[in-house]
Amino acid sequence: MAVSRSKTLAFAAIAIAALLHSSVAQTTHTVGGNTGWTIPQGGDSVYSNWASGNSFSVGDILVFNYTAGAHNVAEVTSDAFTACTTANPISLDSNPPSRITLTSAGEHFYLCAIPGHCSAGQQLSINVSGAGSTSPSPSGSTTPSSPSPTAGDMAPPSPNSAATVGGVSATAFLSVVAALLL
Ligand SMILES: [Cu+2]
Repeated sequence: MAVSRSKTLAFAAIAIAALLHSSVAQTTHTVGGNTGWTIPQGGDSVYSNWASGNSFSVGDILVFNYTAGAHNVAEVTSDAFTACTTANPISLDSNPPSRITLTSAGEHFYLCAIPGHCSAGQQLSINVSGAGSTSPSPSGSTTPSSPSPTAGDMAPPSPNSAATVGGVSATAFLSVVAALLL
């Protein structure tokens, strides 16, 4: 009896985790597509063109594909990006494929910290919008109440708003499980 109950609880936990997970949209972006993360033949326009062909949202994942030891991925400030400065990066990863989850809205800057690579075009800047599944910007006329959002400074829309649907389902599911157990 105790065994089956704990099995049921484990199943419930997995099911709830799956529900919550599936309710948050998440896109994986392979940086540079088939080119991967390298010194691009066409200069840095290769990555700016790639970025302009994608839309990035909080929760999305960047995947940088490259040969271990040949390159790395550093997230840097805007100033460091412009100057290709590799000292004191925000983060640095050298284990391909480097997977970076976008946890905040706004501009993000990446470059290869191996000397000479950034200035040769191995740099990427992207603009991340708030959580993907929320507020598909109403183009209608009936929303005078909401003040026009000041981009950047405000906290991004809480992911909880997207998770609420899953939360409700999870609550209903929990009560079913509780009924089974009692
Ligand atoms: Cu490199």
